[in-house]
Amino acid sequence: MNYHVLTLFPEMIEQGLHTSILGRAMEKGILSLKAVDIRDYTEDKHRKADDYPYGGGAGMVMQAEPVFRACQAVQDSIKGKKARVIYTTPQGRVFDQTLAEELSREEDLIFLCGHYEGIDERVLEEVVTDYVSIGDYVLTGGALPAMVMIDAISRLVPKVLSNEASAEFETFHDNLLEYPQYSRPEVWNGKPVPKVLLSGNHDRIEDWRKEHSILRTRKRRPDLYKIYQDQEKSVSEAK
Ligand code: 6GU
Repeated sequence: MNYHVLTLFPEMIEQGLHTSILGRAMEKGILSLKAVDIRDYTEDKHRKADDYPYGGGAGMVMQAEPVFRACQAVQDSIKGKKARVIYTTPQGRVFDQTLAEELSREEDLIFLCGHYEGIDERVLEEVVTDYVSIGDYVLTGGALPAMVMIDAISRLVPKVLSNEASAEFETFHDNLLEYPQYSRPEVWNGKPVPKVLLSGNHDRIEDWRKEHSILRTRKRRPDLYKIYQDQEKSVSEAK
């Protein structure tokens, strides 16, 4: 997977994503990341990439031409078919695990990060394929959302996680939250680890974990629990 991030703050992207698991996957060549400074594509000698909004109003708008040229340069550098261009915006489809899985199957992804009051609509119409938000709250810019999405997508790319199974049986598998986890010591703060987990009986442990995934989802995420129930119903009806 090759990520290309178009932004006015390339150092934020570079610094944020080269650590830990993703850093290791980049060293191994499983992932690559290029942060592209949109200012490098300005024609203006002051490298100005934004201007006042037509019609007035607060803040500045990123101009169309530098964004267009930066995006063209990246598309031209990619061999094969044109890459999807994801514009990070609170006005987009809300990012979730299903979209992360879909995007993890792409060879290249371009993230276009808006800053300030956004980007001139005309260039968005020309280059963007996907409008994606990370949730219903407002951030100062698109760099953090791009990093969040890159993290979630990357761990689904084959070989990024050392333990292949660990991306499979976890939160959101089957629309359930993950079961509670425990490690040593066996008693902490007067609280013992649930006995069944010490039993060595893997069938019983699996049953316990499934049960607690369901209980936890019902309590903490009734919205997900409903999806899980509907899904179970349609599975049993199909039989
Ligand atoms: Cl994707 N971008 C920005 N700028 N703000 C957001 C967002 C994205 N998702 C939620 N708030």
